[in-house]
Amino acid sequence: MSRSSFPEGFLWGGAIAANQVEGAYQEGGKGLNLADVLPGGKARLRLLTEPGFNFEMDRDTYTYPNHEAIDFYHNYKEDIALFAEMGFNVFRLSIAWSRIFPNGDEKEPNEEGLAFYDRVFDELQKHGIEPLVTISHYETPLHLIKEYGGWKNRKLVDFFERYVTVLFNRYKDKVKYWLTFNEINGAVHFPLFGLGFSATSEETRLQETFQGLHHQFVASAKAVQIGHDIIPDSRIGCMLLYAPTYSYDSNPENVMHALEEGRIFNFLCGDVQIRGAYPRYSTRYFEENDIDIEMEEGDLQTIAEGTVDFISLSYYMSRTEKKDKTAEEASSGNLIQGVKNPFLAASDWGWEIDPTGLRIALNELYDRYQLPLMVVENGLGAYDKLEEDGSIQDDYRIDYLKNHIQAMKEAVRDGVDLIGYTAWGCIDLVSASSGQYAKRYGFIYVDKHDDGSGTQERRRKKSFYWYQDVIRTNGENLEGPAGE
Ligand code: BGP
Repeated sequence: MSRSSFPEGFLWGGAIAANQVEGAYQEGGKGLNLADVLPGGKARLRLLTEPGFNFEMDRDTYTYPNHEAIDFYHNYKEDIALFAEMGFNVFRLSIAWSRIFPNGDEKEPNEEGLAFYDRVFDELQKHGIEPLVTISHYETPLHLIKEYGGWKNRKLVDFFERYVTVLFNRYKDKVKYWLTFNEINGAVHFPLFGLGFSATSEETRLQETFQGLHHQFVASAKAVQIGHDIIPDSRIGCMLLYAPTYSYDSNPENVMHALEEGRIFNFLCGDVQIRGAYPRYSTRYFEENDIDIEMEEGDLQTIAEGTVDFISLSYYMSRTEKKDKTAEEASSGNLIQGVKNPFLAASDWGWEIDPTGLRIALNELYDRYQLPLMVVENGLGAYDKLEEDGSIQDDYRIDYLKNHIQAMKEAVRDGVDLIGYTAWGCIDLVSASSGQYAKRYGFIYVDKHDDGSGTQERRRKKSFYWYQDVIRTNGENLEGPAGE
């Protein structure tokens, strides 16, 4: 058994996003949002990366699994009771902006939407579970996308300001931990998810992306300041999709290339949100890529005055880079590009599995910023099999999580100030990039399938009992309840 190094009071739990679990897409006065028009299945990833998505539903061709998802909207009490049974002391969820402001540009919020999250927070409190709330998780109101062009438009900064002010005032006694934008840097590869627009063309993609990101930097900095004013003891963090970037080999050209790619993807957004200024290397990058960001007077000051209190990250994979890669090499890598790493195996969706990469990520982030870190997403998307006796023997998931938690333990021993861990998709949900139910992450199985069938019944998987034991022992025992 390995020596424990997780501090007392470490936050253990799970994470979800509103659009991937709630369903009830037209109940409680909710307006449509981005996720409601994203189709299920293989088409989704293509639409996410190609320019020109039109944001219309095409029900003859596609299914829209986020409309029903796992019906957390009606099952939240039962689900939270299961999280409590596992021992969670934190639960990361997001608020669907379009439940609070159905179109996004109204003056007054929708009371029914606000009341729903009150009920969820009260239920969490009843079980002694601390909420960690993502304010924007890939669910920009559709009206803001269609009428305004998403985050390309400066006006979204004002709409977001109104939205966060409502949230902080309403939930000030219930929520202390907040995150502004989910995986803000993911926009460098998938502008559609976070920024709510599809690039006009490949040539204008970077310009549009960094303009949209600038608006989010300003909006995030304002949210931090407003949050601190309204909730003095709040802790407001950024959220980065972090993928340590390795050089394919020791060729200095490849090493430099990996450094540059990794810096733009992993660090640029964090440098702005954490240090409060655009980093010096961004000047050359913007010049060489014809990126010219339009700013308003005062933006840089807002950014400087709205730095975050802690850093959260998602970690699924590392990335391996090579300067002159062939088309074949380029397509054999991970979700976020790169080339195949010969030392790593991949999941059924081609995401390379690299627990040591998590230790590297945590060390890199802490060396650079010296702020508390929280891993708010990590997990294995896999096909699960329901056995005849009703059990789900997901040893592959246990193995993945065990190795990643062990890597976090090593990072803590390295001196990293790690304050929490919320496993992604603690209950099965609709996958963000593939729109599938079949890509399951949960400790809790949900009887719902890609063909639309299923009862929505919940079942505890083998990993449920394993994680319960991890939490009970504060990460001391990673071998499962029988392995002590
Ligand atoms: C992150 C998102 C999540 C989530 C997760 C797993 O990028 O923040 O919303 O879904 O990845 O990805 P996927 O669902 O595509 O497997």
